[in-house]
This record gives sequence, C-alpha cells and structure tokens, in this order.
Amino acid sequence: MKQEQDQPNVGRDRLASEELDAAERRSVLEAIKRFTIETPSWGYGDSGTRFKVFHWPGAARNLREKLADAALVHRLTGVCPRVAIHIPWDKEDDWEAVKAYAAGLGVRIGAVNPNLFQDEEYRFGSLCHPDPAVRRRAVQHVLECIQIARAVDSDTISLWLADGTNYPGQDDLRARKHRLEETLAEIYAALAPGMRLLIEYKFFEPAFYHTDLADWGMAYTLARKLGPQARVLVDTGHHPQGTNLAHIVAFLLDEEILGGFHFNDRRYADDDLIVGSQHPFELFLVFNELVAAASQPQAPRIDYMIDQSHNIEPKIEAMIQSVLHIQSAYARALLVDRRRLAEAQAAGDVLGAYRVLRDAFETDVRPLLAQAREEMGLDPDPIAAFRRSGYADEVARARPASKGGASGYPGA
Ligand code: LRH
Ligand code: MN
Ligand code: MN
Repeated sequence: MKQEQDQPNVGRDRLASEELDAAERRSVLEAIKRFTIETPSWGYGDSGTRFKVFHWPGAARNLREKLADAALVHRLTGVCPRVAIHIPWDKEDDWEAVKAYAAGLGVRIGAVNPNLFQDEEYRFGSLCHPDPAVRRRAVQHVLECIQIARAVDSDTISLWLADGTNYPGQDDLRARKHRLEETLAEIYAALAPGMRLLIEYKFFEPAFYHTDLADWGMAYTLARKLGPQARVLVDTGHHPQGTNLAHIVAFLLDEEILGGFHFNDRRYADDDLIVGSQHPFELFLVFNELVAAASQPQAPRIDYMIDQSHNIEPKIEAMIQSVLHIQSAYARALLVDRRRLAEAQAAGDVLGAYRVLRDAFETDVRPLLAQAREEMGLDPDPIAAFRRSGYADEVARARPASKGGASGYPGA
C-alpha cells in the first residue's frame, strides 16, 4: 500500500518489467497466439448501403475468390483459419470441392449463415410468417444449411432473422412468437450431434415497428427452450445507443448461454464499421469480461467472428485492421491485474478499481503483439506486409468488376 501511495500519478505500465514477470508475459503471449478469429466471406465482396454499392477494384466475386482473400488474411495474421459463409450468396454445387479448395489455401469453412431475408416470399417474415407455406420454405432453407454445414465439416449454424412488422396491428405479436418457437424447434431437432445453433438478435432494421428477435433476452429465452446446442450470438452492432455491452456479455457468460460474437463497430445503427474503430474502450471492456470468465474451471466455447460489410474502404486491409483491433483489445484484457482489481473492489475503492482497468487499457500492446507474430514466423506488421505484397494490385487486374448482387451484401 505504502509503495502504491509513493508512486507518481502517471498510471502503471503493465508491460514494464517489475509489473509482469517473465512467466506472466509468456502466458499472455501464448494466449494471443492461440486466439482465433473467423472472418466473413461477405466482407470480401462488394457491399454497401441502401444508397449505393461502390465497387472496390479487386473485390472478390465468388466464394473461391473470397476464400483466397480470407486465406491471405490468415497468412498475414496467423489467427484467422475459418471463414463464415452465407447461403445462398456463397452457394455451390460441389461442397467437397469447396472443402478441398479451402484446405489447399490453409483455411476451412466456419459458421454457415442461412439467409432468410432476400426472397420475395419473405416480405412479411420467414420463420414467423403468417403463411405456413412460407414458414416451410424458410425451415427447408435452414435444413439445407445444416446439410451444407455437415458437408463442409462445420459445426455451426448462425441464424439471424429480419422478421418483424412495420406498423402496429400488422400481425399478432404472440402468434408470431409461437410460430418462431415451432419452426426453431424443427430446426433444432435437425441439428447433427455436437452442432451449435447460434441465435443472433437485432433491435430494428429492416423491420421498424417490432422485430421478432429484438434483443438478448428474447434470444436467451428461445435458446433455453430449445436446449444445450442453442446459444446466443451477440452482434456488437445490434443494440440501441448507450447499451452496456460488457454487462450483457457478463450476464450471458454467467448463464452459460453465450455462443459467439459478430464483431463490428457502430456510431448510429448497424453501421458495420471496423470493430474497435469507434469505441475501443467498450471493446476492451467486453474482452475484460471474456478473459475473466475464461479463467473459470468450465470455460465456455465462444466463437469470435467478424461481421462487417465495408462500403468505402479497401476490403482486405479493413479485415486485417479489424483483426488487429480485436487482438489489441484481447491483449489488453489479458493484462488486467485481476488481483489488484479484486482488492480494490473489496475495499470499495471505486476509482482504484477503474484505474486498474485503465492501466491495462492504456498499455501499448503493439510490441507484445509484434513479438507474438514474430514467434509465429509472421511479419510483425500485417498491414505493412499486405501493402508490400502487391496482392491488391494483382486482384484489381485479375478481377474485373462484377455486376454486383450475388457476391455479397447487396445493400441497395
Ligand atoms: C444482420 C447481420 C446478420 C447477417 C449479416 C450479413 O444485420 O448482422 O448477421 O447475416 O448481417
Ligand atoms: Mn451479424
Ligand atoms: Mn448486422
């Protein structure tokens, strides 16, 4: 305590030698090297807003090109071995061939995302639609995605619904809930053993009056009713302004129902900006909860996925930048002095506890991340390595502009 009082009020650098001994530093480094992030196929193709899809020179036009770009991100960062796919955007006839192609590039297929929002039939919803024939179509689509997941050796179905209504009275809200419970139960029953159904929520858009799966409480309730293979997925861009994400994460972790993340950042709505670009402290606080829970005896499996559809920025570089931001938040969370934090909490030292978090957050983790990459045989600066590689020019020449639409999130 005496020593604490004698220190000038400049905060504590967690990487300074007297703060972190060699064994602690080593365990942080090993954790950074083990931590993997899934990137989304749709982040490599042209995508935009409802106003305009700007073409990016060299943007991937089909699944093979998306996999090639994702594989490059993995080669440069060393931590992105899985690629999420979206069906039918990434639909192929021969999944064995896709699997082999991905393996040849050093990656594999991760979560399979059904698409229940782009067919004409889904004007009034999919799994909640009042017409049983449309609900049947939606269930069939998810069952097909389960088959695809099996074919590519993926164990994850990641489900998001655009279902909702635009006007009060448009449909019976409780009837829609019952339809959802019924259709989800059929989907759940078709999961292969060990397969996970991640249920994603979003408070609005494209529906504006009500959304059938609007928040974590609804996703939680449905997942609990379905059973242990169902988990909640938190898309960091899917909350009203001011929501405390770290609290939601802590709550779901404690209830052992958190299954994964879709990382992106937002300022106003579902902006899909580079994760950590707008609210880095919030991202750190989310990881602080995750790291705290990971030290528990029954550490849960959490899938860390990026979900971003870049509009004006270069696709591959934006993806690498996103990975680096996630790694920084994770590394900082690993550096939180948990003993000191617990002491401050027990002593009712409000600002002392805050300062412990701040010390970790303000630590410059770039040298640590660079060391981890060097130990993995990688360039310590993946962005610089990407810029030097010539890959962007190469694909810009090799991939003439597509007509848009099928290769990604069309937006418009
Ligand atoms: C919806 C969402 C969902 C979709 C993806 C393209 O906003 O987050 O995860 O599958 O975007
Ligand atoms: Mn998402
Ligand atoms: Mn979204």
